[in-house]
Amino acid sequence: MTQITACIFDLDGVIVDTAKYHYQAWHQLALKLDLPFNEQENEKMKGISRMDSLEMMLKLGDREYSDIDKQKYCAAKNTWYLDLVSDMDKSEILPGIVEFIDHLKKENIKIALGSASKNARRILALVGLTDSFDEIVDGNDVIKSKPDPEVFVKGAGLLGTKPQHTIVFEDSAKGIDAAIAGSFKTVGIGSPDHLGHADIVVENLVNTSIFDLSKRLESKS
Ligand code: B16
Ligand code: MG
Repeated sequence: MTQITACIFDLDGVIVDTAKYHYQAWHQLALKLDLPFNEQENEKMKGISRMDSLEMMLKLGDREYSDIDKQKYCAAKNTWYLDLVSDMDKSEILPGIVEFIDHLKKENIKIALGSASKNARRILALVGLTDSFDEIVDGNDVIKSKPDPEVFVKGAGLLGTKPQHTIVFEDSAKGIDAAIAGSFKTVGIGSPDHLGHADIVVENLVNTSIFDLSKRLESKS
């Protein structure tokens, strides 16, 4: 059986459903800029940094924007996003997460967060999960955005674990790309439609055991 020594979790869309708040905030900006933004476009932006997301969104129109304007739009989107998340509490932790983390701790599996978000620490504090992670790597700690594997490679380095023995849990196609590029084991959370390149895809982590996942990963290798 594949020996798993650590798990690295994405934040938005895996630990908490902040993906919907990112979408709402981007949508507000799209309305202001009169851009044809919808859920399909949003799906492609999941997992990538704020500025990379904006660049992708601006391509939906035909105007050029200055760097100063781009900074201003990112700041506006973040202000709306922070307003949307300000009342979050532990009721917004996604199903099965708390139980799965407890299970991993009992089995002495190390745990890290690997998020593109610069707001990750704030969100973890709001939902009371900061102390659940042995290490946290977020958008403030990396130079390259997913699909570059930097965020996960850094997390594994801090945990002292090898990618071949580490599972990355991701809800975005770009995040799975990043984990594959770093030679990690991958579990996609959500629909196989856009996560089909992950080793395993599950709907959520309800009633999940690390032993079952290891067995399923073994049959893939
Ligand atoms: P922020 P994750 C990502 O977080 C989100 O999926 C993505 O939609 C967002 O643009 C990115 O963080 C940057 O977030 O604006 O808060 O710095 O999925 O990698 O946890
Ligand atoms: Mg995500």
